[in-house]
Amino acid sequence: MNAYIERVLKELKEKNAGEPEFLQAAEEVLSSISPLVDAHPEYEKAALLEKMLEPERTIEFRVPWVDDCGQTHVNRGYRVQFNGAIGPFKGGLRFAPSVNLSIMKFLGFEQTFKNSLTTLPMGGAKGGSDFDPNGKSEDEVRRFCQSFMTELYRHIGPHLDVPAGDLGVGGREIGYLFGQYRRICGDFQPGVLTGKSLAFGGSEIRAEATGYGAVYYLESVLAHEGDSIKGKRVAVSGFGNVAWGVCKKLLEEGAMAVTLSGPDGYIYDPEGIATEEKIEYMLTMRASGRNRVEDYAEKFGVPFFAGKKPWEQKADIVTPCAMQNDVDLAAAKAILENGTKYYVEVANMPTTAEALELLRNTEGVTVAPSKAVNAGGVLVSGLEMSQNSERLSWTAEEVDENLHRIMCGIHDTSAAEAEKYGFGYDLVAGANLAAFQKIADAMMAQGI
Ligand code: 2IT
Repeated sequence: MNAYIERVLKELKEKNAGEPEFLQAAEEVLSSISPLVDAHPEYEKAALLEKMLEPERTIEFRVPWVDDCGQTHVNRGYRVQFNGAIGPFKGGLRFAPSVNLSIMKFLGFEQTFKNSLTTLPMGGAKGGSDFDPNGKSEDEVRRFCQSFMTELYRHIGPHLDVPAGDLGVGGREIGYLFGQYRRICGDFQPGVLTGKSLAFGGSEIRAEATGYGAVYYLESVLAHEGDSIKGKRVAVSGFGNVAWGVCKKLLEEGAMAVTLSGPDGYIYDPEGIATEEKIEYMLTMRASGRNRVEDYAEKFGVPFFAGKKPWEQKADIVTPCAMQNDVDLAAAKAILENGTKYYVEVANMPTTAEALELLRNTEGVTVAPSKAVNAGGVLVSGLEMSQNSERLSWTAEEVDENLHRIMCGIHDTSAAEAEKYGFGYDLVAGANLAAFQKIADAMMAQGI
């Protein structure tokens, strides 16, 4: 490995020992870019890597809110504005009890690279709160969102930082956040948030975008391998917005998801999540706030495996769509024993470092990295920003066409970059190299 990278890695481990998720994401990028950094000795003098690994700004704030019984609660809010070199900070907000600074930093760092891959002018950020929306009433969620925005509004803007949704933050929450921003600022600024309703500046296909984009990317991988998506059986984890979009597009393309999972376990549907009714039911489960996938098994009479993950089922393609570190070494071994040839990360960093190493080093298995595969969500957010600034809205076909074109481009660019630096068909290295080069060029040119 390049000596400069080695030194930076060592310092990073000392400095960020308490932030395991951030370290994991940073190590993955640094381990891919050695030959590129070798070719640019000027980066070390400019401390480019050190700058890239330090967020431009981290905001932490108090979020007090009142529950339906009149009791006040206090949660912690975050916005990590990681890198704004190629555009306004951009990235989702996550409401989940597991949210902490390390998770916000890893997501903001990944977002910077992902947004670079989209080719659109967006920097990287992430935010959220350790608030748990599950089991909360509609009024409680609204009051929480209003309180959250009462602090966040001063840090965001259409040219400064444009949040969107992530886990626990969907169209409903974005609506409440937008309404509060508009009240405080007295200004109708649709470009301050994305993932809005179509009624006030949202984009067609935004809800489907991450899942659709993932399947478009998968189709590029299959085409590269001389294979086809038709008839493929896919193990999916999660049952939220992203998994929903994946299931929907798989069905359209003649393939099918056969598993879904939740915090309670997973379901296996031998006939596939392959009817409109089943796919629609995923939205019902999400909206119920129960956060359990066993409801699907009860409704459709299929097996449910309590406390387990779907990786033990046989599948042609595996697509983790839930959250970080969902696939550990034992799971990766099970996936390989099942003869899976395509491992396509959809959630952000769903694979532990050891599991990823094993999968990447297994002959005959293609690994597709989350920061490329799931870029469709933020990509359509970027298109939403364009529509907002032009004061017009594109048709679903227009948005989908752009999504499809750019996702195929991300695959092809990643494959070409990996090839250029001697990695062969390594989509993990390729995504990191392509994303890094653009951010590096912008930072060097701006002298920051
Ligand atoms: O992880 C992600 O890329 C998102 N949650 C979407 C971010 C966005 O700004 O649309």
